[in-house]
Amino acid sequence: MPRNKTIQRDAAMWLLRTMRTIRQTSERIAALYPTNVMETPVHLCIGQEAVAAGVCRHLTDADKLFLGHRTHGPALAKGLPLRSLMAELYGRTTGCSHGYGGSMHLLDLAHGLPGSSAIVGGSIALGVGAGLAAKMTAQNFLGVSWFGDAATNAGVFYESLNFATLQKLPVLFVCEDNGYSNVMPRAAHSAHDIQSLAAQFMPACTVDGTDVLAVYAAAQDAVDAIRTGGGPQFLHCRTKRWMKHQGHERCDLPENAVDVARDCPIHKLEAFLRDSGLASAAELVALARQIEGSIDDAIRFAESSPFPSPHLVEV
Ligand SMILES: Cc1ncc(C[n+]2csc(CCOP(=O)(O)OP(=O)(O)O)c2C)c(N)n1
Repeated sequence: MPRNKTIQRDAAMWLLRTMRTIRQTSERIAALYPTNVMETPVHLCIGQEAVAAGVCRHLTDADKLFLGHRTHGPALAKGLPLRSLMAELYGRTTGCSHGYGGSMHLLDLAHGLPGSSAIVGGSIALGVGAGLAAKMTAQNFLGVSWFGDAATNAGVFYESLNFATLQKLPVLFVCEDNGYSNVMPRAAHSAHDIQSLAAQFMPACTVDGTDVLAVYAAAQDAVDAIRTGGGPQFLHCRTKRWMKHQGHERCDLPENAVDVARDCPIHKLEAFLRDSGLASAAELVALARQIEGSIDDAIRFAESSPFPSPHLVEV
């Protein structure tokens, strides 16, 4: 179980800045997307920001994070610069994958983002491979496998948990459980319970993925245990997807329905910061404005960058 909510102001403000950056960037993408300026499908993570921020606060640039198709949140939280993301979505050479990858293929080696997979479950074994590499070369980094609830139905999920456990690898498995595989609710796509299944292999913690302080505390315990040689850990974050599976529209499906007043991870953290005296209301407004300015800058940067050559070049 996660510890009680205790957090320093610096860490709490980092979590808020990260979640707001993800949210405000996603809202801008949603507004721009229907104008066809972006050369890619987009899988937005509005409502799920606490998972990205709460976990990535404990990761370093050396840790290798492997993502699936819903990449923007964890990639930004891991350190991908806004300009690199936005230019990639616009399909420009200045994007993090030189305009050839798009939203589902974000690469940033300097920030520990070696690749992502549009194949559901495709990222899971890659994180295990990174953990194996860390162990074989006696280096002190983590492999992180990041995936959705539907990926737990894939055969590679079991093989990966099994191998990581047998080899006692430094791997963090993060399941971002928004209760849906596209339009199919979890009860219709999975016969198993994710937490109890994972717990057959390794320590597994289920946490409220809309509460960033809960995710932060649980991720800290998991990462500390891995870094001190304890082998793999599993974090099951139950969250809510506010948007349709892909694109700019709000989700209108009945299961795991969103109650914005209750489920918003940003509102929850801002209320905590104000109530505990860690930040003033004026400070929170100023932060949101500052982030909006960075997004404006990233959009201008993307718009003014060139498209790549139609002939694939070595990058
Ligand atoms: C092997 C495979 N099967 C089907 C698809 C089509 N597909 C893309 S995303 C998706 C749903 C994935 O749900 P989940 O893993 O829970 O992640 P979420 O979209 O909820 O973040 C599906 C079925 C795919 N990309 N790969």
